[in-house]
Amino acid sequence: MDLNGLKHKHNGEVNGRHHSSNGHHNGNGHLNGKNPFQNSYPVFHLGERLTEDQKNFFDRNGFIHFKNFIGREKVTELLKEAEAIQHDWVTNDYKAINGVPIKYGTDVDGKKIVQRFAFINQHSEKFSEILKDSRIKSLFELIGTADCRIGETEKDGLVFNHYINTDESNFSQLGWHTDALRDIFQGQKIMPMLNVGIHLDNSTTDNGGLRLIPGTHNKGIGTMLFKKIYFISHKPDKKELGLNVEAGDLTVHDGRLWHRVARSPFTGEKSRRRVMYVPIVTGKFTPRDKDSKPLLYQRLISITNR
Ligand SMILES: O=C(O)CCC(=O)C(=O)O
Ligand SMILES: [Fe+2]
Repeated sequence: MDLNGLKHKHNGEVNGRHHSSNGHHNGNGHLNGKNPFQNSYPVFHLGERLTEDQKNFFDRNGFIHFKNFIGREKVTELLKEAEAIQHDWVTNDYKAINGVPIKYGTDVDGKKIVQRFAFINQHSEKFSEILKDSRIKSLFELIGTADCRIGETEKDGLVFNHYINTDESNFSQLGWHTDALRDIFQGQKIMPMLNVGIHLDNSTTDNGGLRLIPGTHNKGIGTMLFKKIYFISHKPDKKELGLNVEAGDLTVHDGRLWHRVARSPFTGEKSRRRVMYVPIVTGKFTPRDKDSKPLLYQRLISITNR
């Protein structure tokens, strides 16, 4: 794995942080001193202002991982809230939110569930509140333009993904893609964007989860368009990096970074993974509302990735 020089001591300012930033995880009771949430890259803490190390890491790699953005209680509260919204959507058999198809599936117990909620922030105070956390605004600096905003009403809003690997599940993986391609489907110039993930389940790389290719965010339009077949290709890449995250962690990736979600090798409960994403956008304001039509990428996500 080539973390663009960050793994090598002599190369890159952020190296020194590797141990100190992970230090609080040591000795937490795991056998052999092995922490399953340890990563080969440095992890950080998100405050009101980004540090130079954090900005440098992101610029080089196109992603960054912050520990413990929200606490376990908040995570539990949000999971409960999503279940209430799910109950409403399933009962009313909603097909789409602001034109974005809802992905339904079946849980381990045979119950119908929502596997991809779009604009969940528009259906609950608890979810809209979380986007008001001032620390999220500190991420604007990673784009650096004056008009950055949280995409509360744009793209897919705050998306809640629920992956589970069972015979009946409709969503256990997500093929290779970049998030910025969405601009092309929207008939717009590709603008810088960030995708901010708030993780709601523990997820280690041996259980599927997010895989990204560090450094693919600044390799030009050719890479962005043609490196993989969008949403169809699931093949592991030799340079891909899996993230070990704990519930409550926050990750950010550049809209042009190639990534996928690997299917868990396990089935049932152990494979469950819930994570939400909100975009940070800049440029022309393009809100969606109940009269909006699905874009090609929104259809693609809804029909692929079983
Ligand atoms: O589930 C994830 O971690 C990534 C989801 C994703 O890439 C997307 O919804 O565009
Ligand atoms: Fe994505």
